[in-house]
Amino acid sequence: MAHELENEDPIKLAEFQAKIDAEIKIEPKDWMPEAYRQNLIRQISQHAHSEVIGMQPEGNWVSRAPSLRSKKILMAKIQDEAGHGLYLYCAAETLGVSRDQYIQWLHEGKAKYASVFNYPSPTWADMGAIGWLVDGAAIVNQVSLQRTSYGPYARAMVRICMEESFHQRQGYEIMARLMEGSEAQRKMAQDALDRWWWPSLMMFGPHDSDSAHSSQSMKWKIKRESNDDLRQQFIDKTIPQAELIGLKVPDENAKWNAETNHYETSDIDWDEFWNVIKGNGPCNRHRLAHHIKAHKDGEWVRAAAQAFAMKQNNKLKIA
Ligand code: FAQ
Repeated sequence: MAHELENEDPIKLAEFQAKIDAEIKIEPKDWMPEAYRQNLIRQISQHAHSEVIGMQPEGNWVSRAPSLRSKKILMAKIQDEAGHGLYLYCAAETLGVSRDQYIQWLHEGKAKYASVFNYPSPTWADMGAIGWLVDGAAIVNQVSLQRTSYGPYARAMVRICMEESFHQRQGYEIMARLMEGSEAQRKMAQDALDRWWWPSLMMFGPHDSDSAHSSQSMKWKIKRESNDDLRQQFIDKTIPQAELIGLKVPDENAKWNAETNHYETSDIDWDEFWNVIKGNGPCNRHRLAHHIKAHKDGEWVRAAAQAFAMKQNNKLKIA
C-alpha cells in the first residue's frame, strides 16, 4: 500500500487527509487515493457477503422453529440480513465495481466473509446464540462504523444498526426463555453459548498487532476503533448478560478486573481462526457451495426482473 501511495499526487493526498481529519465524509465522486478505494472495496464487499452468507445457519431453522411466533420472527430477521447485504452491495457498487463482479470474487474464493458463519447450527438454542452473540458482536463493530469516513458506507450502517439491535434482543430472548425451561433446555442454551462464544470473539479480527489493514484504515477513518478495543467492549457487555440469565462463558479465566474496569479473558485460539479463514472450518465448503447453487438457480429470476424493468423503461420512453 505504501508503494501505491507514493504514486499519488502529494497535494491531493494532503487535501484528502485534511478532509478526513475534519470529519468531512468522502463521497463517490470525490477524489480518493486508489488504495483507499481498494481497501473499501475489500471491506464493504466482505461485509456484504457476510450478511448474505450469514443467513444460512439461521435458514436451517425456519422450518423447525418451535412456534409460529418464533418462526415469524426468525423469518423477518433473516430477511433483514438479506436487506443489509443489499444496502452494502449498493454502497460497494458506488466504488465502481459491479455486484456481479463482487459475487464472482466470492465464488472464486478471492473475497472473504465473516469466519463465524462457518460453524454449524444444530439446535434451536443456536438461533438464540447467533442473535445474541453474533448480532451483538456485529452491532458493537457497526456502531463504530456509522462514523466511517466513506459516506455511502456510513449511511448504510445507520439503518443496519437499528435492525441489528432487534436481532440481538430476539436472540437474547430465546436464550432467556430456554434458561427458564427444563434442565434439557438450560443445557441446550449453555451448549450453544459454549460453541458460539469463541467464534463470536473472532469476528473482531486478529489482535491489533497482527492486523494488516488497521493502521492505514484507522488513519483514513475507515475503521474508527481497533479490533481489540471493540472486542473488549463486546466482552464487557456480554459476560454480565450471560450471568443475568444463569449462563457462564466457556472461559475459566474470565474475571472482572476492578482496576482496569474490564473483564480479563483467555486468549483466542488463533490457529483455529486462521484455519477457518483459509477455508478449513466445519462448514466453509458447504456455505460456499450453497451460495453458488442458489445464485445459479436464481438466474432466471434475475433475467425476468431485468426484462420487466426494461419493458417498464420502454413504456415510459414511449409515453
Ligand atoms: N472473518 O487486517 P485485518 C453480521 C481477515 S456482519 C473473516 O484486521 P480488517 C450480521 C481480513 O479480511 C459480520 N476474515 O482486517 C449478521 C483480512 O484479510 P484480507 C461481518 C477476517 O478488515 C449477523 C485479514 O483477516 N462484519 O454478522 C475476519 O482491517 C447474524 C487481516 O485482518 C463486518 O464485516 C473474520 N472475522 O478488519 C448476519 C464488519 N477478521 O481482507 C447474519 C466490517 C479479519 O486482507 C446473522 N468489517 N479477517 O484478505 C470490519 O470491521 C473489518 O473488516 C474486520 C477486520 C474488523 C472484520
